[in-house]
Amino acid sequence: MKEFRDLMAKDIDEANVYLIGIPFDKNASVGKGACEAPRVLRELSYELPAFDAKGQDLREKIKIYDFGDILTEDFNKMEEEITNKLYSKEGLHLIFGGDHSIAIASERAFFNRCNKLNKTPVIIHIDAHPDICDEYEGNKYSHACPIYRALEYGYEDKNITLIGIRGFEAQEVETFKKHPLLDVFKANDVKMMGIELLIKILKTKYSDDKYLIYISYDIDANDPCYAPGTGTPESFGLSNFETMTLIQGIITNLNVDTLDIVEVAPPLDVNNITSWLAVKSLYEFFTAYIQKTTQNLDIL
Ligand SMILES: [Mn+2]
Repeated sequence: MKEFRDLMAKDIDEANVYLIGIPFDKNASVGKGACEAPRVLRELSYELPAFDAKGQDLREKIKIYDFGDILTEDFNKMEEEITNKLYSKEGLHLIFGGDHSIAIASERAFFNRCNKLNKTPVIIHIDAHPDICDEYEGNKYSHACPIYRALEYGYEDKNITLIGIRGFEAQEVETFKKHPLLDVFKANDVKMMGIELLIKILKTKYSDDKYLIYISYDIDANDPCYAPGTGTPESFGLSNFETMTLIQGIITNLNVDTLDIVEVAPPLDVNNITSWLAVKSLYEFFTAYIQKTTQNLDIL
């Protein structure tokens, strides 16, 4: 398949961005279709010229190596493949979901990676929903559960920050009471405080070198008018400019190691708006990554 025009690495060692897809959506509760996202995002990426929205040339500076898709439905094996493939190389690690349950596997792999590197793992979860249910519809691996599973696995509550939240289950509100150090920036908070202040707060929390950051980007963080193609659309969300500048700011200011983009569901989409948002945002994240790693960009 043709993908990422002008940005693919010739071989694995030349790359600075490593990608893996997880086309799995069996744990989505409402609308399915996120299993199609890895294929559609790759396809669309070939249509996009290798420039960001400010006209900055990404060629030569971003080299992507694609490990292909993880096809197992066994979460232990999923975690193993992430560790053995994606984390076999150093650079920016990218994961295309899948529904959000895939983060149960990837956040475990990330936790173990941080342990090996003697770093403190941090999750920045950008989502309409906290995904902190112990169990949802009788399923502990539901896409409503990854943050609960992460706490259970060993992440400290102060090292998890949720952003863009506006849909709560009763059990989630109870869980928050048990974890007062787990910061929740609701969509409303983000709108009121603005992205700049939010990034300043995140810098205060996590800019020490001991932290390594995993950004989990659920596309339903965006308002459904920007991202209609997702299984659980939730009104009163963030704009595409807000999520883009937020994630850019996190990448430029903190040590971001892994980024997943989940819950893009192409069969539910309108004219691929949501998939395009994911791909177009990704190129903006690349710009931020270049800025962070080289401080060197040719501005048009
Ligand atoms: Mn989610």
